[in-house]
Amino acid sequence: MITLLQNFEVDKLAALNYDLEENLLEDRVLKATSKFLSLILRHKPQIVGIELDEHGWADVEELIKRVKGLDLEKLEKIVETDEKRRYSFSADKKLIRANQGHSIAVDLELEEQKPPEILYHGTAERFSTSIKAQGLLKMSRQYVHLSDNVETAEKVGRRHGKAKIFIVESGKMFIDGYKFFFSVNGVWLTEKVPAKYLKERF
Ligand code: HQG
Repeated sequence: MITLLQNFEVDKLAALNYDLEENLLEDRVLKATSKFLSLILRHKPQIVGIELDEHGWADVEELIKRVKGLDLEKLEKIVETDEKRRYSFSADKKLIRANQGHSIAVDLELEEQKPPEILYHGTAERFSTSIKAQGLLKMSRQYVHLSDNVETAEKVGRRHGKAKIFIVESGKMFIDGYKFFFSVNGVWLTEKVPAKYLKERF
């Protein structure tokens, strides 16, 4: 009896493990696919031979055709579960686009918004001297990316090395006429941040 029970438990565990492995694998496949989508929808649609319209939309059917292994189910799962909500479908699900982060010129039709008094920018320590001299520049992207919380800025900074956080006096910038936009996934965007609006966070 005991042996039977034990065997049963082992079987259950084995089944559970199997599921875990499957889930892990699926998770990895989805993450890798999401990264690839980011490359296509923000930077280089031409690598799979598609074009984005002026608002950054790609045709879903076309995209699925051009990306090996991609289907609507996977795409829906990525849009729903992506940790940064990087992508959106159009209302009829025929189009998909990245919510922000583009290096190619697209008009996301974002409305100008009044930012909070303070925003944060996470970068790497080694860029600090240059940023203090030149301010924040958009570099290869369409906008400088800012967050309303330190944790996000720290994560963004760590992507580049030892994180360094700058506090952005966005309230003052807004009064001085600088435009701010808020992406549908919660990223604050602006063209540039002159050095006089920056404070180092120690
Ligand atoms: C730095 C990720 C020297 C800037 C994140 C940054 C974000 C300067 C780097 C999004 C500078 C550009 C964007 C200056 C700015 N001198 N360095 N004057 N001005 N820089 O990747 O903000 O995961 O283009 O500080 O979460 O790091 O892709 O920008 O370190 O939201 O969805 O130049 O990308 O989102 O790097 O990241 P990036 P970012 P995803």
